[in-house]
Amino acid sequence: MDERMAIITYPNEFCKQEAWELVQSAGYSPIAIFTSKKFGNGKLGLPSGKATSIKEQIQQLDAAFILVDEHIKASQAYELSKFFDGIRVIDRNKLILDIFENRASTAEAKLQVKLAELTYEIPRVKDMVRIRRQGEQTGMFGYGAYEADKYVRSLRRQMHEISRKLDEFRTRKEIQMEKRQEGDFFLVSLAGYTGAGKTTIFNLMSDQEKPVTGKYFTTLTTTLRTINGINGAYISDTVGFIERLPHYMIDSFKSTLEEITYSDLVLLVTDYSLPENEFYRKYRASVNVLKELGVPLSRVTVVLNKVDKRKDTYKFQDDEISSSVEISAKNNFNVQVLRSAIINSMKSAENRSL
Ligand SMILES: Nc1nc2c(ncn2[C@@H]2O[C@H](COP(=O)(O)OP(=O)(O)OP(=O)(O)O)[C@@H](O)[C@H]2O)c(=O)[nH]1
Ligand SMILES: [Mg+2]
Repeated sequence: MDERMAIITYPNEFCKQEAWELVQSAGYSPIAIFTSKKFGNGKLGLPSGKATSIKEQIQQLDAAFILVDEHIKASQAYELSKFFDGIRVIDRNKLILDIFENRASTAEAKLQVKLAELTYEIPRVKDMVRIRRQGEQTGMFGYGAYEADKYVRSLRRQMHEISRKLDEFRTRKEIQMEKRQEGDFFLVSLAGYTGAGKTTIFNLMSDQEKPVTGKYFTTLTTTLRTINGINGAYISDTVGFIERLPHYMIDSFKSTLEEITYSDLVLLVTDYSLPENEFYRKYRASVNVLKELGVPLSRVTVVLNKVDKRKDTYKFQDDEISSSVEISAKNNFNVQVLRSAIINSMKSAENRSL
């Protein structure tokens, strides 16, 4: 694809860098970053003075797309696109959905992405109908109220059907889980921010060669393998987290993420080579997802990965999760200590069940 995309995000380094990498992960070429402190209000979803100053600069850039790195309404994306002389406007949720759609390879992942897309689409159709009622000709969005109702109803029906199919996957997984709990089965899952190194650790522990690319959301489906050298222990690699992930996406991926909930031990993988602020920002976002999924934090060990690249010397500290291990998955540094942590956790689980 490689199409030129300009970015509008919040004025801080974290958001700028993350948006840049998201755009690349979706297969576009990021060409410039503009910033705005506010998003979501008014006709354009941006302060109008801001939009005007961006318009002046964007004309020389030959951009085919603009990413608005927040959630905006369909009507705002439409107005903004008109304002920028027809450049296509995409919001953050749509970009993440595009990445997910490209990566989805299994039947379940495809259904999960489709469900998230439909959930995204319904309020947008309604919003465009509202605009049209105000007399605006909205091009491809030009549904009449009647067609729009029919369309929304058909989207709802599709959602219903997909949810039903996903429930079947879920039931199958629950049965598997129950069977496992009867036998010697210790489940370790890798959770954490996208790009933290989960798959690299998974490959190390299970002698697998799952793809690791350095792009966001390389992994979409969970894979379960035995951990080499530790009898009865299994490891599961899961989809990465990201900040400002809308709740409906977590919901759509519930059956995949639920594997984390069933785990005996959750390794919360973090990139410890990041500057302190960025590290904690991603760490907090990840802990919040775990809490939302109902994972008891007593089962969580923080893996402080990428120590080979560390420049800052801050020490990880959190009142809620005390257990942590520093490793470099890339250089195989301290991976033995991580293995010992898994073995110890297995032993205390055995003692609890005696
Ligand atoms: N320097 C360094 N890089 C690492 C280390 N571990 C992983 N990486 C790199 O970090 C990037 C992301 O690694 P992945 O294992 O794909 O990360 P992930 O958490 O599975 O990412 P998603 O699947 O997108 O959620 C890759 O470029 C890896 O080579 C490490 O210990 N040190
Ligand atoms: Mg991965």
